[in-house]
Order: sequence, then C-alpha cells, then structure tokens
Amino acid sequence: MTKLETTASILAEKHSKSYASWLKFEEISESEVKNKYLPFCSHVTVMNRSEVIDTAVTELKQGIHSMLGKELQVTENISDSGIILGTIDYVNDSHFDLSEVELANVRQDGYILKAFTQNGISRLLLTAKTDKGLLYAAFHLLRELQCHGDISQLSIVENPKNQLRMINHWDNIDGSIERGYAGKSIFYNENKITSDSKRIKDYARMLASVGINAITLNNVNVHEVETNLITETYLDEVANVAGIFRAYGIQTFLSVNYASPIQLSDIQTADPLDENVRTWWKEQAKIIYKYIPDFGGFLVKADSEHRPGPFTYGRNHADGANMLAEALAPFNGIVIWRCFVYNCLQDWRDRSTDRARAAYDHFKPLDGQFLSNVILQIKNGPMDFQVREANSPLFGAMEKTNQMLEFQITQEYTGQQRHLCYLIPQWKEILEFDTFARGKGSKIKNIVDGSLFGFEYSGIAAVVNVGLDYNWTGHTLAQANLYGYGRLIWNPDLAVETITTEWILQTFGHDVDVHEKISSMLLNSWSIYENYTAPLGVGWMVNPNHHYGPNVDGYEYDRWGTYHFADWKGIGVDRTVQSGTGYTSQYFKENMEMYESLETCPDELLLFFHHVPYTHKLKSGETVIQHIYNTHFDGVEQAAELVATWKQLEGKIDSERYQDILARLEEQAEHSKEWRDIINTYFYRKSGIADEKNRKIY
Ligand code: GCV
Repeated sequence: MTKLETTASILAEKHSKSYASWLKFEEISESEVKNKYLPFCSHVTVMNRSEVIDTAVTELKQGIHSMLGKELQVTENISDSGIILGTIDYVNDSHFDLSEVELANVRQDGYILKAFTQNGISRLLLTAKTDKGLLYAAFHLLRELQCHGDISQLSIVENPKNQLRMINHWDNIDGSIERGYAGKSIFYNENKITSDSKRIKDYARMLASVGINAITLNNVNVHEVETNLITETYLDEVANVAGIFRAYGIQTFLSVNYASPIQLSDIQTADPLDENVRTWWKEQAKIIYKYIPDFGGFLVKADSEHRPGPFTYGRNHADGANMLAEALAPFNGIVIWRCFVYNCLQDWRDRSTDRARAAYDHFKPLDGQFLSNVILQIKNGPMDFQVREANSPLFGAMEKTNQMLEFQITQEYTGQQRHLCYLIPQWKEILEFDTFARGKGSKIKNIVDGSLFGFEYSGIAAVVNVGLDYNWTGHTLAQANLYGYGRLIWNPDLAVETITTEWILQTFGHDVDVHEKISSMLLNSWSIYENYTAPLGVGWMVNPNHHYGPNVDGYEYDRWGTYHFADWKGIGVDRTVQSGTGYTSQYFKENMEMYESLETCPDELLLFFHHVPYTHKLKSGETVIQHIYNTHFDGVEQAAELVATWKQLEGKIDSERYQDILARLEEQAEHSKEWRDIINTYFYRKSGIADEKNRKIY
C-alpha cells in the first residue's frame, strides 16, 4: 500500500464508528429483543454453494455474531432449526409450504423471506431465483435485526423494481476525483490501481447491502492515461477489482474514451462507420472479456464538454453507440450512452439556443435507431444536478430506446458535503413525476424501471460521493444519501421517512430523541439549502469551475448572464413556446401547458420557465423579490437551527461523530450567510427594491 492508503486505513480503523457506516451491527443489549431472535439464529443450513452465496453466509455469520454474540453454525442438515438458505431449485420442497403464487412472484435478484415456527422449531427461509437474490435476502434479514424488526412473522416476496442499480465513479487514475468531496479515490493512486483491497471489499459490502448491482470504476471524462484501462496494461488489475465486486453481486463497467482507437492504435480516425475502427473495438472487447468474463460494458460521454464523439465525423450518436454495442454484443455487454450532450461554448444570448433543449434535440430524432444493448443514460434534469430544476423531457419521449436515469449523489451543486443536503426527498419527487407519455400515470419511475415501454435494459445510475475519507463521504450525514439512493432505487415506492428511519436506526441506534432530531434535520435540509442558494428553480449562481459558494454571474459557461437573465426589471429564463426558447414544447401536452402558463407553472420552477418582473406575485402572495429576500434570511436562520438541534444531541452520539458533524454544520451556518448576503445584495442593487421588512442588506 502507498503511504496515503496506509494513512487512510489507519484513520479508518481509528474512526471505526464513522467507517462502519450503516453496517455497524451493534450488539443488541435489550434482552427481550435478542431472545426473540436467538431461536432463529442458531444454525444456517446452506442448500447450495457459490461465491456469492458464500458471501451471504459470511455476512450472516459476522452480523449475527456481532449483534447477538452467537456463532451461527453452518450445516447442510435441514432438520435443524435456524436459517435455511438456498436458491429455489434447492429448497422448493413441500415442507417449506411455498405457494405457487410466492414462487411465481419472485423474479431475478428478488427473494422470499419467510418465518415458520412448528413444534417449537423456529425456521427462517431465505430463498431466491439467483445467488444474488440470496445475498440481498441476507442483508434484508440483517437490516431487520439492526432495526429490531419482528422477524417471527416475516413473509415477504421482495423484488427490485429496477434492473440496473448502478454507481458511477468519476475517479481519475492519479487518485483525484472529479467533483469528489471525500478525499482521494479508493481505487487509484499515482497512476496505479490500489492494493488496498480491504477498503474496496468494505465498499462492496455497503453497496450490496442496499442492492447495488453495477459499478463504473472511472470518470466519464476519460483522460489520456485512463484510456489505457481497457488495455492489457491495466486489465489484470481491473480484473482484481472486478473480482472483489463480483463476490458481492456487482458487475464492473468502465468509462471509455470514444477516440480510443486513435490513441491506442495506428488508426487515424474514430469514425464509427470506418471498418478498421469497428474491428479495433471488436478485438478490444475480446481482450477485455478474456480478463473479465462477466464485464458489464462501457459508459460513454461523447461530444460534450470537449470530449470526442461521432459528431467529428458527421455521424450521429446512434452510429457511435451502435458501433460499440456491436463489439460488446457477443459477450452480452451493454453500452450506456450519456445524453448529457451540449455545446458548452455556445453563445446562449441567441434565444434560438437553450442548453436545456440540447439532450432532447439531439436524441429524440434518433428514437428506434439504437441497438437493443444500448441504454441512454439521462440526467434527472435538462441542465445539471441543480438544487431545483425541471425534469428532463427526454423521459418517456423515446418509446423505442432503452433509457436509464442518472442522479448525482456527490453534492457538486448542493453544498459539496460541507453542507447538509439530504437528497432522497428530491429524488423521490423526480421519480414520482408524471410525464404523461402514455397518459396519466406515466411516471418517471415507470419509464426507467422499463415497465411502461417494456425496455430490455433500464435502471438508475448515480455519481457517487465516496472517497478515502475515514467516514467515506466527507460529511458523515452524507452517508444517508448513499444509503438512501440504494434503497430508493431498489424500490421507488418506499416512503422517504421509511428509508430515513432505517438509516438512522442502523447508523445511530435506537434513541428516540436522536432519531427525531436527525430525521428532522435530514428531511428539512434540502429546502434549507434551496432557501439560501439560487431561487425559484433558476439554478447556478456558483463560483466558476469548482462550483462552491455564491456568485450570481460566476458559472464558467455563462459569460453573459444567460443562465438567469437578471436585469434591473426582472429575472428568469423564458423557455415558453410563445415568447422564449420553446423548450416547454419538449414535454407531453399536460406538462407543456402547465409550464407554459404563468398561472399554472409551479412557483418553485417559475424562473426556470419564465422571465418575470421582480414585482411578479407568486401564488404565496409574495413578490419575487420579496421571496428572494425572505428565503435567504430564513435559510440562514434554519442553518443555524441545524447547529442548535445537533448540539442538543451532545452526549447521545459518540464524540467522534458528534464533533465531526458539528464542525460541518457550523461551517454551513457560516457559509449560508455569505450566500444570503451575496444573493440579496445582488438583487437589491439590480432591482432597487427594498426589503419590506427593512432587514440589513449589504
Ligand atoms: C464529469 C458537469 C460537471 C462535470 C461533469 C459533467 C458530466 O458539467 O461539472 O464535472 O464531468 O457534468 O456530467 O459529464
């Protein structure tokens, strides 16, 4: 291990509570709870074996030992009480009393969890179609125990709603992470792949425990050295990492440089229709699969923010994606092609252009032209992971093309893990959004889970927030975003409160006061952050390049103030058909009409869709300018309340995590004042309209 990795691992051990995240499995001291579990946890009868099933058994043994102080005996003898673990083919025996319906209902990656008590013998059946299903069942059981659930009545058939449940790393091989706020990469250091396999294994456990089944190991901006990850220079080591994830049911993908043939061979072009280029990718795919037989495929960012792509050769994105898809098809690999395609050098003053329009304009005309092993990965909004923006109109707009959704767990625009911003409520709202693609009830969650259009491949991916920091995520409370992401995409119907409670119980224990306070902090944090940052859906207003902190005209690709169009009279981007960029026309009729009209456009997105005078009255009765002032003053007070609430937990949380979190909350409270003052001052000077309440604006 390098010096950096050794230090990181020493710190991780020293700060074991932070490092253990939600997988603490603390000893259950309440005897009435423990006594109910013990009869079920004496033995585990393992009906069949595989690498992933062995992982499930190990996890059960460790977790049960840690929580109940009991050695779980592994047997092959079905007559014993305790846990019975095996795939359906091995346990489908009449004395388990599984109904036809239960058996029919369990699907790929799903599982049955069922308790029986007969003649004083307590048994818990964990069965599934696949080995991965058994691993998820094991983690489900451990979660029940950590949350002190009643396992004696368990009778569950559980299936993930989304097929691909993916994590994207934006890690570079020098160890840096694009938009990383939790230390250096856990995979790379100084142009090498790490030898700290323990850290990767611990990470794989965290991911599998919430049902993640796919991962990309490198940044979508694939630079020169990283281009070699698909070559024999690195494949051996990549295969080692893939092996760690495989044992946890997670398939490995790599981001690729679209221009790889130019960099890695004598070929002078990356034209997708060029025979040499096509052959090169086919040969390269063979090499990759020789090292990683279950390799998932490629993630591709092309023709965006200076990345190469098919546009250079006068080809479209279907040409580009299909060429790669053909190379991967013989191995059942897939191409995940990103729709975050726009010209960052565009002059947005010309109102016939609009960055928000770009993805739809590029991709919609290509519907039906992509091969069946291509999936389009679409960011939740048409801009870029703002604290509030509209939902991408591409969802549901391409019936004949596999689609998946991309979220950002790393908090690039939402406080960079120095501020608390719990994103599960935001994601839930997005997933519940009705696109009307096939009439009422065509929610985004129904599109990306593949059910609405019967996609062959679909799912959800997110840019992760993890690094070498001893608590993984910089802000310890930001672990909740990673946990919640996994749980929500496993089942988007879960209530936000359920996910939040689960996380708190597993991470901080069962004290009611601790639960109430942390829960209210988390659940309010998105709106608090929104209050003191950019108002009413207009977004941005951040410092250039690093994107931290307030700067109304700061964003690097906005040289003309065209991301908010604020002048002395008003603010907002007119995206209407009637007088603006016409972006609203990309939505299905019901949403198009809602956003087009000032009367029906929701206030929180008003400035995303309309340019209005500062005196425009919101539905709340406030004017836009007064709303800006009020929310910014409120946001600062609320950030201070987060600190005050946390301080009431002193003595109830171990001092390491208490102090860590306190420091972050105090920084946030201080920084929120900077946001308030810069935003309020800017708009006071622009508008010349005073605050009705005469508060101090600098
Ligand atoms: C990986 C935004 C970020 C970039 C990121 C890009 C993307 O522009 O600021 O860092 O690049 O999105 O999603 O490709």
